[in-house]
Amino acid sequence: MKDIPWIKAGDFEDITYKKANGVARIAFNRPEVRNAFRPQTTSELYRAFYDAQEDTSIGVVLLTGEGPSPRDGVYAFCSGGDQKSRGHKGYVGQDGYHRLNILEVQRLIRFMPKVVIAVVPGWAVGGGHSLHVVCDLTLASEEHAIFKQTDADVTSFDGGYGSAYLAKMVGQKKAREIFFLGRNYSAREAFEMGMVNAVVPHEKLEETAYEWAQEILAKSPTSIKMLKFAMNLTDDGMVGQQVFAGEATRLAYMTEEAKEGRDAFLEKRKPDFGKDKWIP
Ligand code: S0N
Repeated sequence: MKDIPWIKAGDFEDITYKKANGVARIAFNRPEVRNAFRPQTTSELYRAFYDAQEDTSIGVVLLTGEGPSPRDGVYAFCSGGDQKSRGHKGYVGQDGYHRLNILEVQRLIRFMPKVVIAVVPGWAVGGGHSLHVVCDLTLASEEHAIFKQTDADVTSFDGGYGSAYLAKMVGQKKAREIFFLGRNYSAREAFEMGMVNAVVPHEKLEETAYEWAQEILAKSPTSIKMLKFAMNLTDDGMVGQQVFAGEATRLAYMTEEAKEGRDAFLEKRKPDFGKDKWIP
């Protein structure tokens, strides 16, 4: 495997966070429980994703899972909500409160103006499956990736991006099969359904993800950002429009018109936007 010059980007307990040449790598780091997330994991994830969003040198984020498990050598992307941290009212944090904060992480992945690639080295199950669904792209280990939905087995279900958006991705019948039967699907089967972009030999998975990221990083950042938001828009309703429109407003601020509008107000005069500016 090619050496990637990762530099540690923060101190966390449940995740690892690194950066290299425009790429951020965020990984679940609880391999002994198949990288299940507890409230602490999701708040660490949120902080790392937010940092990657705000870092202007970062254009692509890889989301993956550390492994294999030291107990049995099995690889995992993420096995969803940690059932041991689940009380009668939901997932309980160290502060004693029940939280659904994985949904905040999903929204950050969805709305961040950067490309997020799910790099799936093993099990992607339950809420871990939903996370790969909400990522922009998914690369999967040929030998070890397994996709599975257990939400209906444990009564902890994702009725948002994890299911409804999955149905848009793979079709209604297939999505209902995935959720209603809870079977295992290989990387190849997931690829054929259209929810995985490429099946990669395990040894090359991380390197391939990094190469995909470098290809994306060579493109125009504004184009990538607007294309992501444009593709989200039709599924995200008014919120999708708001995110897209925010970027349109940012572009408008960079025009001479915007400068004239601001200057005219500050100089207490009528704006002069010019006569021939109604470009069709
Ligand atoms: C992943 C599976 C299929 C792997 O099977 P395998 O390889 O046979 O390993 P096991 O022996 O089962 O597991 C190894 C050890 O890891 C522990 N473990 C595995 N997964 C979890 C988990 N999710 N939570 C806690 N522990 C886990 C095992 O217990 C075992 O350790 P020991 O030997 O010590 O017991 C298989 O493990 C599996 O099916 N796991 C459970 C998957 C699951 O049901 N996940 C939850 C599904 N639901 C969600 O994720 C909902 C997410 C969510 O949070 C949400 C979504 C939308 C809206 C709101 C929310 C919300 O926040 O509530």
